[in-house]
Amino acid sequence: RIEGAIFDLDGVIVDTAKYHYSAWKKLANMLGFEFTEKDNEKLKGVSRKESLEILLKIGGKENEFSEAQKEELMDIKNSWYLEYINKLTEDEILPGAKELILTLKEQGIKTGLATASKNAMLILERLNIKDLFDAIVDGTQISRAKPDPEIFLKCAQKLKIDPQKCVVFEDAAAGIKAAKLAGMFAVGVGSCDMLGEADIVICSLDQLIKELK
Ligand code: B16
Ligand code: MG
Repeated sequence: RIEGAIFDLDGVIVDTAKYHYSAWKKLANMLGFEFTEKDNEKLKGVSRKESLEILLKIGGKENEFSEAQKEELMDIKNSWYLEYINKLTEDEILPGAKELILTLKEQGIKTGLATASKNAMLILERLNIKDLFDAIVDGTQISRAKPDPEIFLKCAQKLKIDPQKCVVFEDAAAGIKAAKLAGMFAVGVGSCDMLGEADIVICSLDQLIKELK
């Protein structure tokens, strides 16, 4: 029996992917190359550092910067991203997300949030949904990024629930892989071709909540 439900943030609870994309695109353009929406798929669920490495590779600039310069590039991207996040409102919570979490809680299921983002606390505050979660693990609390299972195992531990009794909702291939490696049931939120390793794939949380009714 499922006792815990663990949610990813970006792409599952809120569509911040478009803001990450705009900020990364601006950085690519600043460095003199293009960065498409398709390229951006490779960055979903991936840590900030790894995202930068992938982006530089796309631009053929993977060997051009020192570690200190890379830190600067990440800071620039994050400051652009934060301009969007500071304007985020509750209307941007994805359809069905809040309702599903509340429904699960009513049924006695514990809820967790497991996100690679180091901006998660700010996002949760802007959306006013911090209290919906019994446990939160964000990018500041982990040493190994998804697809490593660390983030989900840590969340299950905080919830005091056996990983096998947890279900994960994820929009990124790296996150699905991490959930499976943690021994959890993985629900892909998005398109089937990208989330092939998931146990099941749903179009959106809204679709799921409608089916539950
Ligand atoms: P930040 P998630 C991930 O969040 C995003 O999907 C990914 O695109 C981003 O690079 C990563 O967080 C780090 O975010 O730059 O805010 O620390 O999907 O795991 O909730
Ligand atoms: Mg995500």
